[in-house]
Amino acid sequence: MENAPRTPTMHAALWAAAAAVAALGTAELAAGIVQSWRSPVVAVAESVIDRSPSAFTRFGIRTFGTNDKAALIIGILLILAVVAPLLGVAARRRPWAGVAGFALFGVVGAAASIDGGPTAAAVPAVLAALIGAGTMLVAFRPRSGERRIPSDAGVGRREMLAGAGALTALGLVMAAGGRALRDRFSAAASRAALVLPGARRPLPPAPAGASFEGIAGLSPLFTPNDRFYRIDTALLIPQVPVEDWTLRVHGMVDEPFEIGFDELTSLGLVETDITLTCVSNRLGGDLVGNARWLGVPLRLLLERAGVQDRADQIVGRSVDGYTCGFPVEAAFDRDALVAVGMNGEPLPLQHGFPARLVTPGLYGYVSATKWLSEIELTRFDTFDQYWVPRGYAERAPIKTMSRIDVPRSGQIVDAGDTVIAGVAWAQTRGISKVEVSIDDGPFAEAELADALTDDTWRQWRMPWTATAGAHRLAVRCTDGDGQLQREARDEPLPDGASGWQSLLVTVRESS
Ligand SMILES: Nc1nc2c(c(=O)[nH]1)N[C@H]1C(S)=C(S)[C@@H](COP(=O)(O)O)O[C@H]1N2
Ligand SMILES: [Mo]
Repeated sequence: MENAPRTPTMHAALWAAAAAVAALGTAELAAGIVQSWRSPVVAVAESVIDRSPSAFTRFGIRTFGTNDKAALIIGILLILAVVAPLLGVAARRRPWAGVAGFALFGVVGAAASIDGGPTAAAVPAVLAALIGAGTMLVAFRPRSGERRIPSDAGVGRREMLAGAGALTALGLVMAAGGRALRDRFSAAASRAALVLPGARRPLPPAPAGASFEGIAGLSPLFTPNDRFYRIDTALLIPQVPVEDWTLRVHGMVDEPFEIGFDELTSLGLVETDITLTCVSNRLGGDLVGNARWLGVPLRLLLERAGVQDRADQIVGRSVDGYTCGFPVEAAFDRDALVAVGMNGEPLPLQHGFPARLVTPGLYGYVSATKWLSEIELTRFDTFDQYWVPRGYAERAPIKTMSRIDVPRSGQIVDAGDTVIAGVAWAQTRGISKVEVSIDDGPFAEAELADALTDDTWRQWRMPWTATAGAHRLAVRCTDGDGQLQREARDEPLPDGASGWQSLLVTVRESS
């Protein structure tokens, strides 16, 4: 019974890898057919994001920046690319190892796919496990001590290679087909067709004095939508056509209600300029952007619902389950919005189309739910929003911060007259002063552009006659209440970075 030569290791490994590609291709194809059926790879990656300790997430964001999601998917595929061939090698001696391995992948994928949602979400994972296990059985079937493929004639080995190639190709075609099919669920067409009503209270264009002209590298007063930072836990951008969207306002209110998109926008839109900031932004970082938002004042919705006295937290829930939470007062003491427009367009898909929260003065994670589906009135002592169990603060007002945009850290600058410039923000309080220090010298006051509002960042600049050599530049600011920016350096966790940014530049003799 040991006469039949064992499948060569390489062939076995390739066959199992091909089985994995075919299995995943099947899953991707299935996920393209029914919207609620989930891709197991995406589901596992989202589980990793949701479950991983925040240190891991921060490492991901720090190392891969906004490519952290692609890096996670690639990481999962790399693990499969190592484990699947090993299953093939193991199956040479123990044919059931291949079946068991794919069954285990299936269980993990199915569990991640369901994760509190509908059981049907696991259909692609189950199909993938069946295809993977079945493919393994074809090659490594325990059959009265013999293996069917390969025969010792070598033909079987060639068949095995050809078969692996064909399975791989088929898997890739299915995956591509699944992706193409998934485009049917895109909300892009809904966004393209949407014409938003104008603001009942339109804002005048920003005054010329609010922007310095001609400083290359200085952040523009308004961040263009395609350059606006994006931070969220979603691997696939939730696709929510306006036709399907509703907003439910409920919880500790007298009159819960649910409204559609047209009804929302007919309540009367206002325009508000607000600078959004991420709690993960590091000193000198760019997870901050300013936009002119169009939306419905949150207070209108809450007045209609009638907030009960005991409620102290407004929770914004997304179609993807994400939640933010912030004090009830913030809906009434500032211009918090359910926003539908951003810089003159409907919200971009990745910034929360068709509707999101925007709240001045609070970090995005507590106050800016994208793809908004519910506003629930709760209490801080009974409900924790998404990031709270993951170590972030329950309440998170934005810390006063200033940033040097030009010159950049490490930049080589020509000697002579130049300019140091950047932005500073302390939403709801405004900025009253920005100061710059050169080579650890005394802080000198920079020139401020006109303030747009206290809820937006403010440009600053300082002329500088640069002399050859290495120079250290530092910046600090003072908010509208006269409070100096905190000098001590805090990490972003748990409630936002602090510290005075400083950087080194090299000035070279201009020729
Ligand atoms: N649904 C959802 N909304 C979300 C998040 C998220 O992960 N999911 N992240 C929040 C965080 S941490 C920030 S900083 C802002 C960022 O908004 P932007 O991507 O439009 O810049 O969105 C907030 N809204
Ligand atoms: Mo954030």
